[in-house]
Amino acid sequence: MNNLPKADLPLPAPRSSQPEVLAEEIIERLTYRIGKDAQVAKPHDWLTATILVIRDRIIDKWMASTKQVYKTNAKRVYYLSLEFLIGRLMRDAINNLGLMSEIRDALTSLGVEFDVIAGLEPDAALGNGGLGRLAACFMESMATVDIPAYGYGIRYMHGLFRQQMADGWQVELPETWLAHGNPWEFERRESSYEIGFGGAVETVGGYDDTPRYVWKPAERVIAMAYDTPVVGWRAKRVNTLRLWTAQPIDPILLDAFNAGDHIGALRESNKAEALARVLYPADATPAGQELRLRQEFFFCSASLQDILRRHLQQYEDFTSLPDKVSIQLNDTHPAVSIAELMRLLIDVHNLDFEQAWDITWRTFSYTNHTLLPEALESWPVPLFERLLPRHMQIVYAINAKILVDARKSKMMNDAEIRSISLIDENGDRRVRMGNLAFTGSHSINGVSALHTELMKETVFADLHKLYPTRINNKTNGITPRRWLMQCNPGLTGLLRETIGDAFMDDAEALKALDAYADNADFRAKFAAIKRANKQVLSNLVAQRMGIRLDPSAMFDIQIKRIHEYKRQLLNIIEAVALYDQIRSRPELDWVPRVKLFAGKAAPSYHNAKLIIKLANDVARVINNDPAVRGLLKVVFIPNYNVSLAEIMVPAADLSEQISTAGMEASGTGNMKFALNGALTIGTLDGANVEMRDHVGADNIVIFGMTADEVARVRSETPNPRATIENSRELSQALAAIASGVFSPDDRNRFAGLVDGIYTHDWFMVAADFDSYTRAQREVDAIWSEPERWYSKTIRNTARMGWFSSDRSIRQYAKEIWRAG
Ligand code: B1H
Repeated sequence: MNNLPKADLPLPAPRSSQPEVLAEEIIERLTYRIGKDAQVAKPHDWLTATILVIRDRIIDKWMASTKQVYKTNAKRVYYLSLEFLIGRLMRDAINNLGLMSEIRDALTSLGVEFDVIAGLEPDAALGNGGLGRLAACFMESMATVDIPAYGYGIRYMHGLFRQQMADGWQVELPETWLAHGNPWEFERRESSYEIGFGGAVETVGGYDDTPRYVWKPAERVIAMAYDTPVVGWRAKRVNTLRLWTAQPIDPILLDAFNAGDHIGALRESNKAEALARVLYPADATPAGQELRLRQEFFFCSASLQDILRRHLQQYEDFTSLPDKVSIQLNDTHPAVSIAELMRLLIDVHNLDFEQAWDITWRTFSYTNHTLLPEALESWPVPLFERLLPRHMQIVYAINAKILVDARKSKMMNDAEIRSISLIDENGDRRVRMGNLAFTGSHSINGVSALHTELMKETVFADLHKLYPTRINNKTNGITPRRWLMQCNPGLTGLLRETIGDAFMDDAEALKALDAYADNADFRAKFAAIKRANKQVLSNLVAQRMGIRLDPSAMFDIQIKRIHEYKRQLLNIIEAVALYDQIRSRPELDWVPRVKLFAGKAAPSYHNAKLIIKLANDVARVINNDPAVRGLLKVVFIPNYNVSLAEIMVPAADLSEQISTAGMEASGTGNMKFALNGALTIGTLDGANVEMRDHVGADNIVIFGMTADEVARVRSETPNPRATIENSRELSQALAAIASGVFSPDDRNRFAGLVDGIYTHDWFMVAADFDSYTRAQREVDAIWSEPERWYSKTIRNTARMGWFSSDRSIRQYAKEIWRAG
């Protein structure tokens, strides 16, 4: 290599998108990158070759995007998240590049069917549920609305477990998404950083000078980057998802190896690699294990070192950091970043504490995703101190500053001071990550209007009093590219021919569809597309489960993580009650329904696993009872993931969004269904409240207690037994479940589940039951008048544009990041 400037060397000419050129290149990649000819190539090889060809088209744009940020000194946004539930990427990339028909034609000319190879792409499940999927939608929207952004996370070797059913019980199997390699990513060996753990803090100087601190970690690992390009709609911009993997500094300890200790020689390496081995499968409840805290610090430290390096490459010092960098914390999982940035600024870059603190809180912002008390992350002080001794000092220093300021303000009494402390002193002392994230950020946002108000009234009431301007709302959104255009090509085609293409660039232009809600001709076409989507789902259910569904029945769908607060149990009990009714009053005009469920339970969540078993037990009995005459079917589809959602969402007639009011921070599945023309049955919880405002109260079926009512009942002495005894339907359904009607092999299996409803009913299953069944019968009544049904569901599609994640991201950019 010489030292001549290389900056002016010309870039390769942009690649052609003619199908013939694409076909040639696919053969090129197959031959020279995979080493196979077309005769012996397996479908997987075609998939890899095709992805490599698409990737080249992305790279051209990627480099241009990166260069432009340097040239314009634009602000960069960093989205730190322990989860990115990205799913399959090929269709997304092709669609956003506008190359769908060209790639299809190219493959057809080679005798390869696009849909077959697309179905082989692994579903990257580097997330649990809504929080991880939101991060993925946001990455796509940040590229779409042209914001220079990086996602930072962990490149888990194993994503969320694969769910199998064994006699109706959930069994967890490892997920191996990297088994065939990952053609989307680029290994970046040059972007490697050292990450420390444990050890001690040494004090240097301090006699007549301010003391300096040096952290001497006992363990060190290397974080190495893998980059995946993220293409926005119409490929305006390409951003980077940078995921870290862990490597040992010394892969084998040669001393030990030579001395014959072969296992011991690998210990370091195993320990390092454990960091990026597996995603913790708990949704909405933190795992609390040491390895989890190590994962959090590992990816935060690597990301911050990377961010600071990039900043110094372009700017003189860190005084400009808050103007040129925004770091968004996706929940508290990356909150240790706040202490790590302080450490890097003070210990490595020699700023003083006050300067460092000013830069830090002006740079960070934090999104809260849940109010569940068991979900508020905190770490035992002894663990935190052992693993991160210097960060523990910094947390104490921040705490001292915050608490002294609070005292001085004269606004806080002792109890309030205790509640805003970064250290929980009740019982075993713990570091409160929520309070750290709050005090270290200039913006704290909730994810729906209701959730944000509840944040102010509950978990962050005292911090809100001290910092009344920091809490703000950013209602969640979903990307309409994946969740309408790709998953529902039939509806997309109908929309384009009816209202034109404007909605593809601005989802709110779907409003134009309102004018067609009462147009009989349009309604018939809309209904025909729904029916075709239901046929696709029916084929999948027939093929995977051997169950035949009738696509003319109402498809009633609840898909999401299994959680008591999400109340799949309420839905199942209603199915049991309906089953009783159909059998005892066979002469009535019952609306044929298929109740479909899918979702994973955290492996250690006993009741959630029991609920899955109950769904399967109830399904077996109902589906095999001739007295039901096919009027009701219950199906639990195993292994819910993004790809399955892409098939189920467009096939839904009815969307179940029935959480106990006040408990679902937002929900995003609710938005996907409504956008695709389903009617919602739901509580006034999370974003359902805003959905009602947008689609109109006539076009959504709301039932149940409000969040205020739930809070009031819980604070009084609830009497679920009396409620149950007042409802014949509910008593009978619960008695059937508790006595073993659905579990003849173990009659007591569900006694505990039912007992919880009788004794405390924390999730208001009994309290909301009558209201829910009434709402369901109202749904039946609407279904029985198809003109009414479709005019409502068409209005849902027409009015859901506001819930595009482009809108969410524009609000973040304008009101929090001041970027773009
Ligand atoms: C949401 C989580 C979550 N809220 C802890 N909280 C986790 C908490 O592994 N952990 O430790 C994992 C996930 N996830 C969800 O976020 C909310 O329940 C939804 O209501 C919301 O729509 C979604 C996105 O904001």
